[in-house]
Amino acid sequence: MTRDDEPHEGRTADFDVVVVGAGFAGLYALHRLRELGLSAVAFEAGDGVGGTWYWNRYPGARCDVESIEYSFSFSPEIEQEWDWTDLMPSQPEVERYLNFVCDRLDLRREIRFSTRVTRMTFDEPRAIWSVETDAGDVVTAPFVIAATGCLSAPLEPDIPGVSSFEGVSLYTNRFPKEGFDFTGKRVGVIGTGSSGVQCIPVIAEQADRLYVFQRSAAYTFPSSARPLEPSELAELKAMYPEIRRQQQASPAGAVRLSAFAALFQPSKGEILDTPYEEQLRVLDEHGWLGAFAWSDALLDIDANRAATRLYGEMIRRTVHDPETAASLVPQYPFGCKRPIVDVGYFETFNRHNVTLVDLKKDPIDTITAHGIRTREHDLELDVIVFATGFDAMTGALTRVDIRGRDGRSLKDEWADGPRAYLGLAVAGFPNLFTVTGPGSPSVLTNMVTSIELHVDWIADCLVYLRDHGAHTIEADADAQEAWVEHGASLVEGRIPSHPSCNSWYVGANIPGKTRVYMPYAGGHVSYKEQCEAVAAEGYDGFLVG
Ligand code: NA7
Repeated sequence: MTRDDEPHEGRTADFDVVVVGAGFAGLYALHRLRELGLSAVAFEAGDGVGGTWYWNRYPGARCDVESIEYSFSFSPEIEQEWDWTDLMPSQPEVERYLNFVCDRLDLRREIRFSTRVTRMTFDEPRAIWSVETDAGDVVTAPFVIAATGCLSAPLEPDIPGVSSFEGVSLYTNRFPKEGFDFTGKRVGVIGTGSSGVQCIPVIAEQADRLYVFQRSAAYTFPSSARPLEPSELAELKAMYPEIRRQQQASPAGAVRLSAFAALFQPSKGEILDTPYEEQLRVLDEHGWLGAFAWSDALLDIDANRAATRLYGEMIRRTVHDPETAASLVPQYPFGCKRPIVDVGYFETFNRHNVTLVDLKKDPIDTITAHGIRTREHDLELDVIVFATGFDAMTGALTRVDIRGRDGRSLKDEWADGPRAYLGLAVAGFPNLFTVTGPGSPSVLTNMVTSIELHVDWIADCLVYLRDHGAHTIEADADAQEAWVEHGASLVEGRIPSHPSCNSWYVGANIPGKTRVYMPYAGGHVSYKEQCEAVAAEGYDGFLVG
């Protein structure tokens, strides 16, 4: 099925495949498609490649997976040609790496930059997708690969008065390319997820005054980020085959999780059976991670609370002001949200120019022309940094007007929570593949490992269709329901679905979003086996036409 062929009776198309997005997933998809001799075009909203690593260029942005694993495994040449400088790569380094890969594979000519896909319509009689963009493109292709990312639809904060601020408004999820000098400025940061926690210590060093507006406290751990020694890098490069093998055997798709190493060490026993003095001794020995080094901490809510109390002890030891320290202790269970890695986050609250505003006690009334008014304070600001997160997992897809069979809208289909088979395909939307879509391990794993698995699976599927003279593939509705139920059963009664756990994994950060746990919690290894079995059985659970 090349561009010149007619893959379906009476069907002509501009390309074999349209790829949406040019981050890790889009770039790898373009590469695989070219290898298969398929024609493709990618649309990318940014004016450069990188996706998440293009947009989230706020100060302090850094990956929490080691660079040696947060990288493509498909090319031994690229593995050897690229030199990582840091153990945990910073945003600029990941962006440089993806530009290197893009040029090394000569992918840029297939990407239309600064172009956002707005609408995709499946023409049933011709079995062709028509894809429209905000630049006026209308292109057709039998297949679409949505490489749209899990955290790429910015959440616009619904804070009263947000548009009335006359100072500078900055967003971590689309930070200015030229950077921003906070020197001498009075700054407010709203949000204390990964982005807030990473940028706050850096901004604090520059700003005249910094107010941190916290709605939910964060579980964060000291980062093990450091430069890689050249000899160390050479050693790691020589070990790539073994590292990749281990990654594939790991439920997280990553093994060298140095930041969380203590969490994976043999447990210190059950916290509920351990006297507090002994718990404190473990804390003295293991530091921050010692708080959760207990076998029951992630299984039992009371044990989890006891571990959080221990974590709070570490905060009290670090943060001098007792009231600030108390506000910084999370109120929700550990394991509900992705733990963060930081560089000097809690220490930042000991600086004379930094103030924590605990929104649970003193909520924001409104943003004014000159700053932020809370119930108790009127704070004048020059800059507000919004680190308020994303419409995660589904937002990048539901913000595009996607129409499948009978004009059905994906947004409507997912109004009560996303339903997808293997997180790869949606019933009623033939020939549309969703890379790391809802219902796949995605954000619970090393994203690069999950992306490679999906893109390879899709590429194999396209070959299968070509070899079998088939033109359409679509998730079967019953198989999809069974998969959704299986996914839900994995978290039922567990910490991530506890009522007090308001994470973006369940869409709780978006007012009105149906509460459904969206990623697949079964781990990379089991998930991969299931994907492979589906393919081996002639795409079991799919309708191939
Ligand atoms: P997150 O993790 O969703 O964090 C967003 C933060 O912003 C979080 O603390 C939110 O509080 C807070 N927030 C959101 N809206 C508001 C309003 N209206 N008022 C006050 N505070 C608000 O996004 P990040 O960008 O930090 O990180 C995303 C992921 O990237 C991260 O999980 C890693 O996987 C990498 P909340 O917790 O909802 O109470």
